Formats: sequence, C-alpha cells, structure tokens
Amino acid sequence: MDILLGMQWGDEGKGKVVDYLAPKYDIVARFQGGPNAGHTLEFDGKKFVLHQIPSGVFQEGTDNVVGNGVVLDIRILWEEISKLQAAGFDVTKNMMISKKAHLILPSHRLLDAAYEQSKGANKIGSTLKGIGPTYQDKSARVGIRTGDLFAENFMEKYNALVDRHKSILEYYQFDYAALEEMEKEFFEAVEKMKTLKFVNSEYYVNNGIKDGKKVLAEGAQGALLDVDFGSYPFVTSSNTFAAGASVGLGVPPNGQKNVFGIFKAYCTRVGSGPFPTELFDATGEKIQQIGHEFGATTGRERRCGWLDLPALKYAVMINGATELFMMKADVLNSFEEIKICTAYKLKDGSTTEEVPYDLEDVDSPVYETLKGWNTEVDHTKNFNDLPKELLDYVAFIESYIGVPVTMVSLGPDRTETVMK
Ligand code: 2SA
Ligand code: MG
Repeated sequence: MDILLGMQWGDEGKGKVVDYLAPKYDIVARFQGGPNAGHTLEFDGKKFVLHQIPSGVFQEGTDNVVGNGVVLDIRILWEEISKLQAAGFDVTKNMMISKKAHLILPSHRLLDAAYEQSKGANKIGSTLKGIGPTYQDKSARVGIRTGDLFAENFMEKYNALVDRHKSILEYYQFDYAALEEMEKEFFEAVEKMKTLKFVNSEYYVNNGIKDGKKVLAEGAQGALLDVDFGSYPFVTSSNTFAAGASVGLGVPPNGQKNVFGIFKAYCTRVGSGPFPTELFDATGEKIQQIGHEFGATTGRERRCGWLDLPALKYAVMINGATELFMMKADVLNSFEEIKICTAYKLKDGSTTEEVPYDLEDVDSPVYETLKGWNTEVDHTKNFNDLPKELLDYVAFIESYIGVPVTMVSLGPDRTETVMK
C-alpha cells in the first residue's frame, strides 16, 4: 500500500494528485476525516470537489473505499453521489464503505457549533461538519457506525445518543430547534444508503493486497492538523499522518511502501491557530488571489504565507515520506523574489530548525531569499525544461529536507503536471 498525505495544513492539492495517480492503482481508500475535506480535481474542462468520496472514482477500474477511520455524513454523501451521477459518473458501482466508519449525526453538527461558540476568541475555526464531536463519541464508545444503520436496534441507539447530545446542548444553552428539520434530511438519506455497498473494508483491502492489487491511501487535511502532532489544539480530530492510514484501514504498518508527501510551493492555513510564515501584506493577498485560496468546503479565506521548511521537514519525519510532490508552483510565476523559511527565531532569543512544542513560541521566521522565475510555466511538459530559478527552488528544498521532489504541479488540470 502506498500513502498520499498533506505535509502542511491541508489543501495541498491531494485530490489532483490522487486523480493523476489513480490509473496506477486498483483501490483508492480514504482513511480519516470526513466532509470537512475538500479535494478538488479538474480534467477535460470539468471541475469536481469531493468531500468524502475517494478521489479515484473518476478512473474506471479503480475501486474506492471509505475506510473505518472516516466519519461519514450520509446526507452530504448522498448529495455528492447525486452530483457525480448527474455528471455521468455512477460512483455507487465502484465505491464501498466500511461498516466500521462512524456516522455523523445531525446533533453532532449542532454540538460542533456549540463547542465553538463556547470557546469564543479561542475557537478552532472548525468547518462545523460535526467532525470533532463524532470522533469524541467514537472514543467514548457511544458512537454509531454505518454497520448499525440497518440493524433492528438502530433507532434505540440513535435516540440514546441524541438524548445525550441534547443534554450537552442544554448545558451550553444552545438552541437546537433546527434539529427536527435536520433529522428529516438524515432519515431520508438513511433510506438511500440501502443502495450502497457496506463491507468489512479491512478484509477487502487486505485481501486485495494479498491478491497483488495496488492500494493508494488518500489522506485528508494535513500533517500540521494531526490531533497528536499538529498545532494542538488548533487541529482536526483525527490522525492525518501516515500511521493514521494503518489505523483507518486496518492495514498493518509493515504493509506500506511509498509515502508521497504533498506540499504547496508556499503555505496556507484555514481556520485558527499559529502560522509562523503568514503574510499580512499585499504579497499574502497576491498569493491568495492567484492561488484562489478559499476553502473548498466552507469558502472561507485561506491565510497565505511563504514555504516553511522546518515544518515541512517535521512532517516528512513523522510520515516517513519517501517522495515529495510540490503543488501550485505556477501561483508563484510572477514574483521577482521568493522567500523560504529555514529556521525559527523563538521568543526566548534562540534560533531553531525544529518545530517547537508550541508554535506560538516562534517570534519570527528566518528567511532565505531566492530569485523568482518570474515567467509562466503552466505549459511546460518536461521537468528539466522548467526555468532555472524554479529548478533551483526545488533543489534548495531537496537539500534542506533530504527527500527528492519528484513531481511539480503547474496548474489545476490533470495534464499540468511534470514528473522528474
Ligand atoms: P474540523 O472541521 O473540526 O476538522 O476543523 C478543525 C481544523 O481543521 C481545519 N480543517 C481544514 N483545513 C484545511 N482544509 C480543510 N478542508 C476544507 C478545504 C476547508 C474549508 O479543502 O478547503 O473549506 O474551510 C480542512 N478541514 C478541516 C479547520 O480549518 C480547523 O482549523
Ligand atoms: Mg482541501
């Protein structure tokens, strides 16, 4: 099994790369996250944003698995399926869902909002999709899984959990009048789920591997949003790094080969939390505009800044990335100079190349300034035909990180990609 992961704060372009690589794989599997993710793919003049459906669905002959580690909103899932069907892709045929994936209930979404509201200025900046509360119930051993959907005692379990949620909402004095309407949509979606394939995906994936099938695990969000290793508490509620693929699919850690680390040629972050290289000036705005840096799920503005090499190196370390793919290089086409962070000056006056326990301890990034390529690269077909300054930028990153950059993306379309 190979794994493809975001090395930053998400939105690195995982959807595009999975779609690009999918012809080489028999199975593409999501292993964590849920509808908070927004994976964007473009081909043949069409654009799709996937939230819970794996990005291999556009390749005929590729099976797609929603693993046990995913938290699933079936209402959003059905919307996604319907949109794709209308566009001529019947994903119900080549997608299966783990019976062990936990369900996001309507009341989980209300809890997400209640928790955020209670945090005031310290809110996480959640997508409000109910992700945190659903993982919370999973760990508390009271969650409901897709395998429960058609069981006789489903309503019993559902009502018990929703009662629990209501008492928490009351504690937070959070108005849940909207719940009734939300539940109507939820139960409509339950009926529709009967047409989908629910499987013991750990058997499906492991048997596939035994039979020589090639599996690609598709990460969501990014390493710096990992619940253990990200900028806690400003993180998502799942393990977004390589080990999460084992947990979220049931594939043992020794069954893994290549780990593809995806990073943008610069950095973005959506939601709250520390971001050492964030730009608050016209340069940051320029990156945001050219890169269309707006949340693919919520439409929120993404904060933008220069590439952070200590953070990238940290992500590569915990993930064991074997290759790196640099995305959105074309967004930096019109810069005379490009800065790249190589260390942090901490508030205590010291300088470090390590990510500190608390990123808030960073006083300022230490930058190197490289010459920009300042020319359009979007239609370049061969890696070695890239402008010298861009090749120098890549070489600088490789020598700092110690892992090769084997792919550079030069535009959103499938075809705008060069491999080394
Ligand atoms: P949550 O919703 O509880 O998981 O939010 C917790 C933090 O994780 C961040 N997060 C994300 N960051 C980047 N991209 C994500 N997906 C969407 C996208 C985001 C969007 O593709 O653009 O549309 O806003 C994603 N999902 C979660 C989130 O911002 C919180 O900081
Ligand atoms: Mg995204």
